[in-house]
Parts: sequence; C-alpha cells; structure tokens
Amino acid sequence: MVQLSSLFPSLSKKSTSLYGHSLGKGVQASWDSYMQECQAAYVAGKADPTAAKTAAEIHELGMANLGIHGKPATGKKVAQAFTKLGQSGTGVYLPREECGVFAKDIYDVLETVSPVVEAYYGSYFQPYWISLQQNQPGTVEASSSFGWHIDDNPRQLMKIFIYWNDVAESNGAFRAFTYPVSKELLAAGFKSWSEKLRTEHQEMVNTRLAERPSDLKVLEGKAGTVLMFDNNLVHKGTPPREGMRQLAQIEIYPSMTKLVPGQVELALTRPMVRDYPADPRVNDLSGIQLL
Ligand SMILES: O=C(O)CCC(=O)C(=O)O
Repeated sequence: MVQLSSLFPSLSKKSTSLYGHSLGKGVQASWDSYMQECQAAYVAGKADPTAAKTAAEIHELGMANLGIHGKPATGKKVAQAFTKLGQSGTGVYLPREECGVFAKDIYDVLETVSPVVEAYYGSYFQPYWISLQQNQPGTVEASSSFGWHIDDNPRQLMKIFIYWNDVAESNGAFRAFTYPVSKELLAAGFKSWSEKLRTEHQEMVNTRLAERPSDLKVLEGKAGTVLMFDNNLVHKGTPPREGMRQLAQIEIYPSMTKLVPGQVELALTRPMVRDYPADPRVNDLSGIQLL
C-alpha cells in the first residue's frame, strides 16, 4: 500500500516542513498548551517598545542581536578558566563542576535581556541547560553540529549565546538562515536528525548558499554580545580560521514563574543528560518549577 506520507511528505511524522521539527503533532501540541499556561500565568512589566521591536524581529526572522550585556570582568574570568583547563580543540567545554561560579554573571545578563525574551514568549522563561564553550581552529565532521542542521526541538526552545570575546566571521561567529530561507530548505526536504541524513543534506544547503550567499546571516559581535535565535533555523557551528571564540550557550523555554538565580546555577552545573525536557511541565534537569 502506498503510504500517504510518501505522497505528502508534510504528513509524515519525520517531515520537518509542517512544524519546523520532526517530533510530530502530539509533542508540539503538548508544548503549545504548556506555553499557553505560562502565558496565562505571566504578569507583564511596563511596556517596553524597544524590547517589543526586537521580539517582533525574532518572530519574523528567527534571530536577533540583543546588544552588549556581558561584562568584561566575566569575559576575563571565563578566559582564565579555559587557560587553567589547558585544553585545546574545535569544541572544549568547561567541566560542569567549574561552571557554577558564573551563575551570578549569567543571571545578570539574562535579567537584563528578560524584557526582550518575555516579550517574545509573552511569558516568563527559564534555562534548561547552560554550557561554557571555547572553539579553536581545527577539522570537524559534517555529521556534527559543525554541519548544517536544525536542533529538532519543540518550537518553544530557543537559544541565547553570550560571546565573551570579540567574535567575527573569521573566528567562528554563529551563522544561520532566517525563517523564510530555513522554511524553504525544510520544504525542499532538508533533514538532519541522524548523522547519515545530516551528512547527506550538506550539499543541498551548500548549493543554496552558493546561489545566494547573502541569505546566510553571520552574527558577529563584540565581547559581551548577546544573541537570541530559534535553534530550528538551519544553522551550523564554524570553527575559527584564526583566533578563538569563547561563549555561553543557553537553552531556554517558557516558564510559569520569573527567572531566579538558582535556576541559572542548576542549568550550569547539573549534568547535561537531555537536550530539552521530555515533558515541559517537569524540568528534570535544571529548573525549579514552583507549580
Ligand atoms: O556554535 C555555533 O555557532 C552553533 C552551535 C549550534 O550548532 C547549536 O547550538 O546547535
């Protein structure tokens, strides 16, 4: 029998073009209803037109530069921590037990950008995990996060990056296609949820990129720059050609309650077991949900 999904790829559970991920309708419906509960619990602060404008940009394009909010003193502490660690490579992570000392600094940054993030969600937000990472030049596999991919998360998962040093195209600035181009690639069959599929679909994106290079957005920024983006955009990590990049990667999603420092500390220090919560109402990894 002919599978309906082979005639209409968007009906397949593994199609990414309908929801922007391959997780299917049930998973997304559960996250949508969770988000509605978070929105109902939200008490909005004073209207902030600048934050609303940036939130609208994220809804339209899937990404925005939120400005410079990380402190130089934190950048210095991060640099010292990586020097002390003494490891090199395309992707070196600070061990979880050494991340807790950055909780206050990162909480302060998140608190500063919270008007934008809350305007985006229409709710409070919380981190699920936070990692501190250093990238140096080297060779990488296309099947890794250095190849084109989507994170394949429920739509409410977003990422915040804080650059701790000046980051340009040449030293590994984050790069992604905006929503319109990402949707076009997903509709054309881009898939990346297995190493095999990811490898097979690199050429498709590289061909599209060669046709219209300006469609790729490279988010450069001075030390302290904060980026927010939808991790279901087609994107990739890029090892520096020269120099290095140090950053905090923060995965966020809606919350019923206002962010508190303890959530940031847990997100930084608890083992990274899952990419996102299996059930958004149960933050098994990092959150303190006061339900
Ligand atoms: O490191 C980067 O610039 C991109 C990281 C990435 O691919 C991801 O967050 O999924």
